[in-house]
Amino acid sequence: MRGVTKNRSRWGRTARGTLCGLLAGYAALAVAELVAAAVRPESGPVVAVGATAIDRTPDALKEWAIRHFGTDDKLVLQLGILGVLAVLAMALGVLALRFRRAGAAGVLVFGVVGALAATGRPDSRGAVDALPSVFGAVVAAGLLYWLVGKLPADRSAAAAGGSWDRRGFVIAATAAAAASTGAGLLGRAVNGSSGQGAVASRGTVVLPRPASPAAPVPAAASLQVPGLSPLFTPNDDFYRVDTALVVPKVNAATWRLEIHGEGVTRRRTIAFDDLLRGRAGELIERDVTLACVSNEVGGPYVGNARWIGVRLADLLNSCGVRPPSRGGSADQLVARSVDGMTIGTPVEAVMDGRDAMLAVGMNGQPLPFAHGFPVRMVVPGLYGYVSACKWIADMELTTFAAYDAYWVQRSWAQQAPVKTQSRIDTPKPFARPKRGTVMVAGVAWAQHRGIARVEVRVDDGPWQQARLAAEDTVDTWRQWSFAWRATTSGSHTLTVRATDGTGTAQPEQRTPTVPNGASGWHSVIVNVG
Ligand SMILES: Nc1nc2c(c(=O)[nH]1)N[C@H]1C(S)=C(S)[C@@H](COP(=O)(O)O)O[C@H]1N2
Ligand SMILES: [Mo]
Repeated sequence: MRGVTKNRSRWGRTARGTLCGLLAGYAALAVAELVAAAVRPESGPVVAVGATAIDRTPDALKEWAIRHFGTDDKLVLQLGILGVLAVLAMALGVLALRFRRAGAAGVLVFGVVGALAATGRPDSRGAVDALPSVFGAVVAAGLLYWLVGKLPADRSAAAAGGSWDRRGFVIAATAAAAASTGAGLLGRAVNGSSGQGAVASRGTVVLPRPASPAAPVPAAASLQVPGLSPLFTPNDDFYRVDTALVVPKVNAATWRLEIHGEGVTRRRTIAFDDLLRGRAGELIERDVTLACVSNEVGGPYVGNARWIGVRLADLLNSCGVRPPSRGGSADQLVARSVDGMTIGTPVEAVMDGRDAMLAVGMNGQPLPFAHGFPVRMVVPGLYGYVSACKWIADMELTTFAAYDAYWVQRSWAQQAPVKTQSRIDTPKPFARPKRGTVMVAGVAWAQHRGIARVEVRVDDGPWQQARLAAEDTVDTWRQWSFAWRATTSGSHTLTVRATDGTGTAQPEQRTPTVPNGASGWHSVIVNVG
């Protein structure tokens, strides 16, 4: 009997130790959030550790995460970090039951980890970025030490007084939780309002009338087939791929772009207003399809938008930059974003006459924050990771020999033109269409080369011409459809392939996304009923 009672009280104590650990961890994050709001949101420990994890994650795992969690990959990562923290906090709480100092010291170690992660970020502003982690850890260590010290050693000690009884502990724990929640909410509120300047600056943007408007889109460029991707992807549906855990909120009024480096005879600092007023180059409006190199065959990381921006070649010309083909020494344009991303683009491609631009507008709106407000690059024909820098802040002219950009350091190709691809949007995999005519439809893209032909094959039958929608431009994807007479019920495989404007057919051979984009034909299996 005695044993049972003792066990139960030991379990009760362990549970309280666990709770103390959790409360300390919660307080740490809440205090850190509050301090981060004062310093800057990216300096919070979870964000800093998460961002460091993203940069250090092996490519295979990153690929896997993007593939399985898509745009939610960062949410999953943050939840994972919180889960690990919770477990470790509970363990420290239990440790503190026996070794109060060691438990508290353990909490401080986490503060150091968070501080190192935050100050080690490429966009770190130095030691101040350590403050959220340091404050959070110090408060949490103190709280853990205090709470555990007040726990009754066992029942008799509680009865003898000196430490708290159960009620006292509940009150202390509740007070700590409430104070933490208050600090966290205050941090959130301050944080929200710190982006207000940027939000307000976006709200006041009036997109300029482009000197060179987009050519009218032929009515026949859009096919009316249910389930087919629209010619223009609405901003809210546009895929998002980036390494930013916190979407940068940049104030357009204070935004500046520096242009410098090899072959720049006239350094320039560009303000947002310079772009809008055409002082940095001609304002053009163009339809361009953007694609991610991580997109699997048939995948969703591709979208088409109407962009407004400044012709990048004009701006570079005004800085004295010449492309290699005209004797320029720099062959790489390295764009750097406010959050430290680097993206290297061939100078030749930017200046070869294609519509490379510094975009300020997307589908009639100022850029959404998630898509790079206030300014991003768009270069037709190149994958996003070598062309489409969002939240751009700096452009440096250099060479491919001298510098590897972010993804190139992580085993992706230095140069990566978009590969010809075609996708079946409808029917969906394992759909059960009825016998009769089944509309098969999708999109095909080969930016800057254009799509000349799309063919569809049913099972091992002959390739048959799909109907092509009218071309908008060679830089945009093209819709296609194929009326399939599905006469035999059962399982059928539909396969699509495209031929680009140079006459080159999309190869059957499947290659992985690394190092320069997936290739191969997209197939969908359906069951005709
Ligand atoms: N600053 C920044 N710009 C970036 C990235 C990034 O991680 N950070 N990702 C690039 C990649 S890999 C792609 S495919 C495109 C995606 O642009 P979107 O999110 O607007 O679709 O942005 C590019 N620009
Ligand atoms: Mo990408």
